[in-house]
Amino acid sequence: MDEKTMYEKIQVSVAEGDAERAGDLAREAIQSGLDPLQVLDNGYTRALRTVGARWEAGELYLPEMILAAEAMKVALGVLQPEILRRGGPTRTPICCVLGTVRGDIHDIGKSIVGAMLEAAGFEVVDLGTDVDTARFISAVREKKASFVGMSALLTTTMPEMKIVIDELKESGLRPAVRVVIGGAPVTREYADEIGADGFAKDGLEAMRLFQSLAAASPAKAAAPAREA
Ligand code: B1M
Repeated sequence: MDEKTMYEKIQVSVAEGDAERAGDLAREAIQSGLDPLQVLDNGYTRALRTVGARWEAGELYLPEMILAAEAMKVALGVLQPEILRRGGPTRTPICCVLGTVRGDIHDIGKSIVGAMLEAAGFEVVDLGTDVDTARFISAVREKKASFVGMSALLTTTMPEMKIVIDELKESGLRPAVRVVIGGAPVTREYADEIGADGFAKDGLEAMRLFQSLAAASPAKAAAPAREA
């Protein structure tokens, strides 16, 4: 099957919420030598965005969107180990605490960012979704993390990111951590406004940003977070 046909079939599998087919196609894509990052980006991510747009236009019901998201997650489960394997064995000690903020259960984009960071050699502590401020703070302390990555997909949950940053300041941890934020409604301007260190629009950009922040300040990035 050529690359274009593969992506078209992937789009259909996600649009139809056919998790088994989505997983099989991911395996087939890897076996046929396609780059798993490209497959994720050009196939599954694009498909889910289309589903989102159709839902927004009132062409789909919520259960259909849930099935599409489940199909994407099955495919991600197949692609992620391959992305990691290709990332190579090199590991740096730089730890990143990652999570979707309180009130928000969208986890696909956050998981993609996590997979990309792991592929780049970061140690990722994924706290999951609906993560409250206290959990971010205690994970930073416990893991002596150098980065906090927050994801928000709802305009109503974006303000949680500022609350976490303020609490990092309050607890004395802020100088030792870099904060990166992302998610569909999040912008660079918003990142500046709330005092984050950076914003990324997708997984690849996130990986590059984390790498450049770590390189710009290696001592800081590797330094253990101060105990409060
Ligand atoms: Co929801 N949802 N959803 N949803 N959902 C959106 C976000 C929405 C835009 C759909 C729409 O109306 N068009 C809309 C938000 C509107 C708004 O706030 N402005 C919306 C809504 C309203 C809701 C509910 C409220 C619906 C309801 O119940 N009535 C509800 C909220 C639940 C909650 O969180 N409390 C809800 C629920 C759901 C599902 C459970 C059905 C499902 C999530 C399943 C899951 O994640 N396990 C779902 C889905 C799938 C979507 C859409 C269709 C797709 C999201 C997604 O996974 N995209 C979404 C529509 C859209 O985004 N256009 C929508 C694919 C993913 C690869 O992209 O997440 O953007 P994304 O991640 C990218 C970048 O943003 C970036 O890199 C990622 C990889 O490229 N990125 C980062 C993300 N995090 C980053 C962090 C970084 C850096 C980059 O640094 C740390």
